[in-house]
Amino acid sequence: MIKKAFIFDLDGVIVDTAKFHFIAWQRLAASLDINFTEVENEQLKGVSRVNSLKKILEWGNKEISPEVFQSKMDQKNEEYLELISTLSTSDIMPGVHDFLLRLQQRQQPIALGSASKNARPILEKLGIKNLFEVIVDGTNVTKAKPDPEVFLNACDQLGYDPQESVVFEDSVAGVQAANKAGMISIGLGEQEILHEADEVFEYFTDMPNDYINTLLSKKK
Ligand code: B16
Ligand code: MG
Repeated sequence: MIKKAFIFDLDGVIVDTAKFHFIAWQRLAASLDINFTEVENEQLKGVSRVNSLKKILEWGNKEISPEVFQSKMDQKNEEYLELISTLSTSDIMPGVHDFLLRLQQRQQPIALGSASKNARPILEKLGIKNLFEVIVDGTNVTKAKPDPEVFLNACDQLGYDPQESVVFEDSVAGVQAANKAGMISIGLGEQEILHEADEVFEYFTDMPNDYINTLLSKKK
């Protein structure tokens, strides 16, 4: 039986937390008198918390002390945790749960490859943590996307080569990371934004019925 390592990003692929990251960053930017719109936010998707704050400060041409930097990061995370406090199974993006279950039925290995340090509690809230054989998140990596470390770590733990791995991503940085690693990259979102991906769908529900077979025989 052909097998591949199926690696899923979390925010924006499995659950629509991207909008909550945006709200929390926008509030934080406002507290620093920095204007922050959805256009800039696109560049923060898949980017670690610390690098996101660095970028926002760069855009606003602001410098803050290391102590204030730390407290701003904490403040952003508190706001974010408050916003996601009511997450549940009903917040899983359309078609994802079914896709994961079909992979599991076919005994295909599944991993998470996320930049978020909140990934594990979020998967628990969604009730799908047990579907992931391997979880690599922001607490396990040193290099942020577009560096491929998070995905290479995941396929390595599953015992697969990068060429036998498929990555599902909603961010430009994440698609670039998968491509750099030589993995098949499937974008979830807008074609114009994710044009570097091997294929793009708005949602999992837009994939053809036998898409798992297509992916299993797909070459980079
Ligand atoms: P946290 P992903 C990323 O998750 C988000 O896309 C990005 O917006 C966020 O800043 C980053 O996680 C860090 O998240 O603050 O929860 O540690 O898309 O790689 O699953
Ligand atoms: Mg994402």
